[in-house]
Amino acid sequence: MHIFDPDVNFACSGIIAQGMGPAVGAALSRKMRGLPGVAVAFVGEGAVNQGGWHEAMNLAAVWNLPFICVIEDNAWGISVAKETSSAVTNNADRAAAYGIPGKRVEGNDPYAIYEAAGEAIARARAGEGPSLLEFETYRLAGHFMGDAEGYRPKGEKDALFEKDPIPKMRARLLADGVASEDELTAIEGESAARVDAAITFARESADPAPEDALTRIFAA
Ligand SMILES: Cc1ncc(C[n+]2csc(CCOP(=O)(O)OP(=O)(O)O)c2C)c(N)n1
Ligand SMILES: [Mg+2]
Repeated sequence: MHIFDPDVNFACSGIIAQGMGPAVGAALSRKMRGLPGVAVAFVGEGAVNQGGWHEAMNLAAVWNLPFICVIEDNAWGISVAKETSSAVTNNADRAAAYGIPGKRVEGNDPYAIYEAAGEAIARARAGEGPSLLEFETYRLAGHFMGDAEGYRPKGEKDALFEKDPIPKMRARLLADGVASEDELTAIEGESAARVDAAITFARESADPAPEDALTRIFAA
């Protein structure tokens, strides 16, 4: 969960909405140093009621930063249904509070996501400031392995499996002749092998020493 890869400028935290501040900070750093680049923070629909989320959105807008916040609305935050935690159905409407563009997009359609992301990235690159995107999808699995999902109305998700974007995209790539069955199977195999190798690496690596918690915190 606390994964980090400086080679691709990626960081992740187990604390909800925690990534907003560092992402806005990264955008500010780029702007101050005159460097290209767009910072993107991904959060769940359950994260948008955290105080830090609003503070980060506000500063990104006030400072006109190359920043995009992507909200993945999967209808659930662990066992809390969206409508019981937010009075707003369309989180993209919240963009008005910061004077920036906001868009709610069909989150199970990679082409729609590509298009909306492209617009927001072009805007950020042109120095026109941040955008808010909400991708509407649905959480088909439990929140964690072994989640009995007793909080979810029975049958709620049954009809939603047909919207699962991964098999849908696979079928579309085949239908459009973009890739063959063999090519897709090979890509799936390579992806599974990369995940297996990462798990093996993690399992076989030594635990960090306790004193390592005090190092590299403020490293450049
Ligand atoms: C500040 C904070 N409060 C509570 C939690 C416990 N927690 C872990 S996941 C989660 C729900 C997140 O829901 P959402 O933002 O919709 O993301 P999703 O898991 O659906 O992608 C909560 C409350 C946490 N990690 N951090
Ligand atoms: Mg959620």
